[in-house]
Amino acid sequence: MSEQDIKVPDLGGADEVEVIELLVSKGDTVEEEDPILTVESDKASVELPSPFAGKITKLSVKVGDTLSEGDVVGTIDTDSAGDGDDDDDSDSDDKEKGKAESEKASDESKDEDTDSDEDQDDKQKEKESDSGKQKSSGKKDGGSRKETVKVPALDGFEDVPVIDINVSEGDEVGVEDPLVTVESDKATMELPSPYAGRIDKILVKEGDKLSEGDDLLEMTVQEDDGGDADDETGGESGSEKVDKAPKEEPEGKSGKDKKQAESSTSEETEGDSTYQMPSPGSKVHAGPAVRKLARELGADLTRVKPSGPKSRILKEDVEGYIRQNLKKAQEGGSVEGAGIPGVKLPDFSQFGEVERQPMSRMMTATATSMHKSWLNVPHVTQFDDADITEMEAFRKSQKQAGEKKGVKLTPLPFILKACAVALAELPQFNVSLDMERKEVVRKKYIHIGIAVDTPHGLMVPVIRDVDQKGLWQLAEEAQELAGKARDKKLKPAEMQGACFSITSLGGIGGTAFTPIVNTPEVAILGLSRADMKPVWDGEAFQPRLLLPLSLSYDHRAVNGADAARFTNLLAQLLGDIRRLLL
Ligand code: CAO
Repeated sequence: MSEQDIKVPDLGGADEVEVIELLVSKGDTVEEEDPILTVESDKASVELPSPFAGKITKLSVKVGDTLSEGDVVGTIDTDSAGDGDDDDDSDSDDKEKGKAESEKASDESKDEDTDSDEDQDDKQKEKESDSGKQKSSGKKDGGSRKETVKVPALDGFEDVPVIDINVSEGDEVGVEDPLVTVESDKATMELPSPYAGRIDKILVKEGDKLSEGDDLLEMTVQEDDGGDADDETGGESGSEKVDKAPKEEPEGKSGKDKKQAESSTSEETEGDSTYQMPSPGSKVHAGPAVRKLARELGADLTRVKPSGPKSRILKEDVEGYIRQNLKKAQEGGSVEGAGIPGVKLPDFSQFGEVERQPMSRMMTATATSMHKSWLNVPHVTQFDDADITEMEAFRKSQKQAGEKKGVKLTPLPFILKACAVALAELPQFNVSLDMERKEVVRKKYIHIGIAVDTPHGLMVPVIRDVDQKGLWQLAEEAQELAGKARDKKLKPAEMQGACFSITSLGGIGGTAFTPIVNTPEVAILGLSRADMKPVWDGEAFQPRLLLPLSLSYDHRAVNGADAARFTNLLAQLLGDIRRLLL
């Protein structure tokens, strides 16, 4: 017996590395260069290869240990190798192999950082990928080896119940064949086989709750390596191991419905699940360090665009993906992976002639802010009618006065004034929510935005201190701001600072609508066309002019009773405008 120490080689610049996986066990027979440990520095994960062929007689490290160059991690009996190793040459062999080993480890470490295109580097990277956490033991037995398949990353989910076991002990499976189906609260996912081989033992049962890294089943895997080409195409030969990302299915589809699920379109799938379905047979190529980083940052690797050789995801790709999503979030755009399925457009030209036009900046901005409000604000709309018969009589009586002043007195200034009174009486409508700091921001001023329909899109200029202004002044300002909006002459300051908004479609028509709250405001009043309606006065129906009010509010800030009080108060104020003076 000729026992040799297995030492940690040059670590390519890293002083210390942590053992993250043992790839062999005592008694295993390995070939020279077979990976025995996976270690991780702060920059990369690398596999430490065996410097000799032989039988592992001792492994003196465990997961979590910290290693430096030269540390002994175990011993190997090179006599058991049967590969003609000459004992007499062992010293020089040691040196030669140690050197080769050092260069290799060094290359691997650099590889992760430098994204080299060289073939050799690719192989190392593929090897690194193959050391993923599904492979907890790699015992060789002639032309086959035993593998314990572990639960892959589940997109952040934990304790997901098994709803179906898709295989039985003794079954032969191919790479990516579904082994087990699990169901999170968002989607059903199939956990695919990372190997082709035979199922020896199933270690889970229906109802078990699984998390990443749990043992799933044991397999005998054929030792016939499929090679690079197969690895890239997801072929099923030999011990080829593929991405561990689970295949997701539309909700409600079990593993038994796999064929049906596979034949469904990606649009259907996305509509049913918050996940982005990886294309059939697709897989993620990423090393353990990259996977670890993705887990820490909450990045779904199936959504990260790879830039490494052979479509490998690099650390920079994960960081770039996170940066991009952060930027989108800050700009108020929808964030990938935020649980909002994208809308896939069909090819409209198949239905008839179409023409594409770029969206204007204003349309893009409006779309973004509407979307932001719609997604962030739990909306409720309260409807009511205000009897404005007397108000309209008064307004019309002021027509001549208005002409003299050069101001048109529409219902809008009355409504602005009534809203200012209501905001002062029900100040819970004059707030914004700071959800980050869990604070309510109460405003001591009353500025109201008015939605203006312009040829270039919707604009919302703001009338300041509405509570301190008279009807004529409000009419004048509303007219002036609406004119500026239509002429694209509004200054940014004239569109900022609103506490509340009014959107009037009364001049156009309609009976009711549900406006979208202009967040961070917490309410918006929609006005539809006033109409003469019969109103029962206790003795007879009277013709009255009723103005439909539609108050949308943020239900986080305002409760339904207050919303009813608000529209009720508006109806009273507009029903008897003398009350606006009180
Ligand atoms: N019921 C019946 N008639 C009404 C009314 C109502 N609720 N509101 C206004 N009117 C009448 C006005 O009295 C005026 O009639 P006269 O000319 O006979 O006096 C006519 O409708 C037109 O009024 P107006 O629209 O010029 O003026 P306004 O003060 O009512 O509104 C403004 C100003 C800027 C709000 C309005 O022009 C506008 O742009 N509205 C559209 C807002 C919008 O697009 N909202 C949707 C946002 S979400 O997509």
